[in-house]
Amino acid sequence: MSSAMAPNVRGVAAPGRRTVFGMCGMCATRCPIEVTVEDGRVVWVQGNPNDKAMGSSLCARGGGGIPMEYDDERPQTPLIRTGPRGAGQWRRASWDEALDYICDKLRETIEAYGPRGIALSDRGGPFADLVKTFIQALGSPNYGDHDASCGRNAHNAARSLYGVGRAAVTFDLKNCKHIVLYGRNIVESLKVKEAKDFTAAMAKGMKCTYIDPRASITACKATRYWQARPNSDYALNLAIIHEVLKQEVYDKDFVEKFVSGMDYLREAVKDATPEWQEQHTGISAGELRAFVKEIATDAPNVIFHPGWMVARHKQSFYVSRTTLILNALMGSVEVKGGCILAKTPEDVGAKGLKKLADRAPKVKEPRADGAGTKYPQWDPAAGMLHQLFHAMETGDPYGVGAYFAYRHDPFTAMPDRGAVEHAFDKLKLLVAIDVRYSETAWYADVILPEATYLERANILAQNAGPRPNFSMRDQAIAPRYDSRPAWWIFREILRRMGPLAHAEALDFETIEELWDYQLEGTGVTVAQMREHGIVSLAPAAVITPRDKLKFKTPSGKIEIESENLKKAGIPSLAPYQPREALTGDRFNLLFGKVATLTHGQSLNNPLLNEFAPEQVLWIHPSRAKPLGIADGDEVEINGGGKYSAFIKAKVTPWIHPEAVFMLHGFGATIPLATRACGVGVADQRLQHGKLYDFDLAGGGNAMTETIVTIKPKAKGGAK
Ligand SMILES: Nc1nc2c(c(=O)[nH]1)N[C@H]1C(S)=C(S)[C@@H](COP(=O)(O)OP(=O)(O)OC[C@H]3O[C@@H](n4cnc5c(=O)[nH]c(N)nc54)[C@H](O)[C@@H]3O)O[C@H]1N2
Ligand SMILES: Nc1nc2c(c(=O)[nH]1)N[C@H]1C(S)=C(S)[C@@H](COP(=O)(O)OP(=O)(O)OC[C@H]3O[C@@H](n4cnc5c(=O)[nH]c(N)nc54)[C@H](O)[C@@H]3O)O[C@H]1N2
Ligand code: SF4
Ligand SMILES: [Mo]
Repeated sequence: MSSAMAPNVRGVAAPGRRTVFGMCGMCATRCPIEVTVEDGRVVWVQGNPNDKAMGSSLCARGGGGIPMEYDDERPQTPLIRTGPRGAGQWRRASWDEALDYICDKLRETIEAYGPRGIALSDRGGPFADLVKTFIQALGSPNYGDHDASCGRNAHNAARSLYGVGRAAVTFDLKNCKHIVLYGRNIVESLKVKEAKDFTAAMAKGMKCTYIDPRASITACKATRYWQARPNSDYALNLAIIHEVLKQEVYDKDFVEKFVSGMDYLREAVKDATPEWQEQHTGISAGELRAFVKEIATDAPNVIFHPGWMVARHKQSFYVSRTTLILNALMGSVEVKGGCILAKTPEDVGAKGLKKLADRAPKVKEPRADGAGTKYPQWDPAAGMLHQLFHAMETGDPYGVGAYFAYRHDPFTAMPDRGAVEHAFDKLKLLVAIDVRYSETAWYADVILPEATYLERANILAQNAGPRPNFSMRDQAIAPRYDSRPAWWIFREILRRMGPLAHAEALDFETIEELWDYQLEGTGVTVAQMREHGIVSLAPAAVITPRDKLKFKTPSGKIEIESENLKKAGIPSLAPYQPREALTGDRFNLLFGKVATLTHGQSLNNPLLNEFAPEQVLWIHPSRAKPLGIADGDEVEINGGGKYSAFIKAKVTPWIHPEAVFMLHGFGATIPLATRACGVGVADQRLQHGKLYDFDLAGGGNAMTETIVTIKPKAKGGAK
């Protein structure tokens, strides 16, 4: 364990010790936390006990917060590039100097392309009001989030059916009798509350059907595991629906009242028999029939989890859609033990936070990525990042000259780094605002070090949910280096832009002043927020009674055939696209996460690095043997002939024969991050050609369609 780790001193009253409520920053779940500070040092972090579902729990990564804080391997002042992009030549700069540099380049950009030539992407989530306001105050529509390579397909699928996004469909695992997970690796790719609810429900007898071409830890906990062919879940779902309709085990009353498009559905699944799907998925027709009987017995306390990406291929939108349709057929929408739609403060009779974005004039320009215009099927609120990069690269529909990557590392998060580089090379200005040297930061013109989540306060967060709340991240300690909180950074840039920006939008002297603005009219005070860290706006989870249930779709019903999709020329349920059989040395490259690491950001963490597993390549024995590959052998993996690397083979029957699997988040290249640099292989670099290969309906990158070739490492071959 790192010497930077503080001992467990929580709970012992001592002079000079205090606790502060915050939100964990070790992944984007942002669990509520309580931080104990002694003599200006963080000595303990645990879950905020005021959040009942969370209790004092943290995950391993949350436990890596203190080592992150006391690690010196992070940018300590603003840095301005002195050599070519990516060469790692920097000079330290004062904040004045760095911000002036940025503003000069922003002016150049505005001169060349207008204000719409400025763009920013971030990690989405409850603080997005700040960055949206920043971009809007500069006069640009080009705010985007990370989601094109995360859950966009599931998000746009939920919008088309239920009229709300992915995050507004929540799951009552505690009261559920049977959950169906499509590659949703709920105990490893985890959120603390959800993982706790899942394990508690399993202990109480919940069944879990888990579908994944490889057996993750969730597969080991499941009551049924189906090793489906990669990217074939849509065929499976069409057949499940076929069988549900045939066995007439759907909730006729719910469907009649709340669902439209049943004839369209019957037509779409008419030939999708259990036998038909078997040839595509490898799942036996008999097992599928038995499953349908079982799930119908447990309905409506069943959840078909629409996943986060399921997986990431050109039909994953339809996987999510059919999954959400199955919930509707089971009548498990807006019931205990099923899917509960998130409530806003207004839905529960409270007043929401005042929006910062209301302080800047609306921007009327179309987005550069075409979300909501050229691609009406995509939610314009957060755009589609690959199409922003496309605009950067081509100038179509217009040029983009300045780009902020804020709490976002596109070189790691987006497929095909080479293609992203091409887009970035067209920029006049690339700024990374981060707490570490991300791969993107290393390529940037300016790195602005944000104060860490323990060293800063954020704007208040409003969280919709069955029980909506406001939550706070307060500052626990002073920044250890010359870093600043985001609200200060964005305010300062706007101020410096003079008449070219609406600086008044973020013109607050202190964070308390900003919080006061947000809380105006809500009846909640900053003092209350500080006392609890989280303030619930309803006494308990709110389930809308059936006689009041209405969906936010054009028809007010769950739209199996969506009016909006029809207008956009997108079929609501397309025919299943059969998958090519992969043989010889060709495999689908699958990837995923491990419980102790967050994406590419934590391999350099002094503590988490010690818990990081060795990155290996899962490969099935029936495919390894003919290639001359034995367990533990080094193999060469090649993506599109453009990038190849060496990795150790793990020969195991727990991966589908047509796929190989590796962990994401390895293969970092930054010499100043010594624990991660050069360790393992970057799966995103193997995803050659996938930046602009996406699901037209949902928008997400088709990353799990990556085909790699594998061969044994030549004896005495070069590394
Ligand atoms: N520890 C940890 N937890 C995290 C994160 C983290 O970085 N670390 N990140 C968070 C984030 S941002 C997210 S989006 C979630 C992601 O949560 P998940 O979506 O559950 O996470 P992944 O690890 O990406 O899981 C992908 C799984 O999908 C499987 N898979 C691949 N192709 C297919 C397919 O065609 N069909 C099916 N059914 N399965 C397939 C893979 O084999 C893999 O096991 O995790 C969150 N939680
Ligand atoms: N090949 C492949 N690609 C993937 C995935 C995969 O499994 N395989 N997973 C996908 C998924 S699900 C997602 S969500 C994305 C995630 O992609 P990203 O959103 O880019 O990843 P994160 O690791 O969450 O964090 C992004 C950056 O935020 C920085 N950061 C952390 N805390 C702070 C902070 O307090 N302030 C600031 N300013 N910066 C901070 C981190 O250091 C990191 O550089 O990647 C996606 N891309
Ligand atoms: S899931 Fe873990 S790392 Fe993520 S916010 Fe919660 S405690 Fe932190
Ligand atoms: Mo994600």
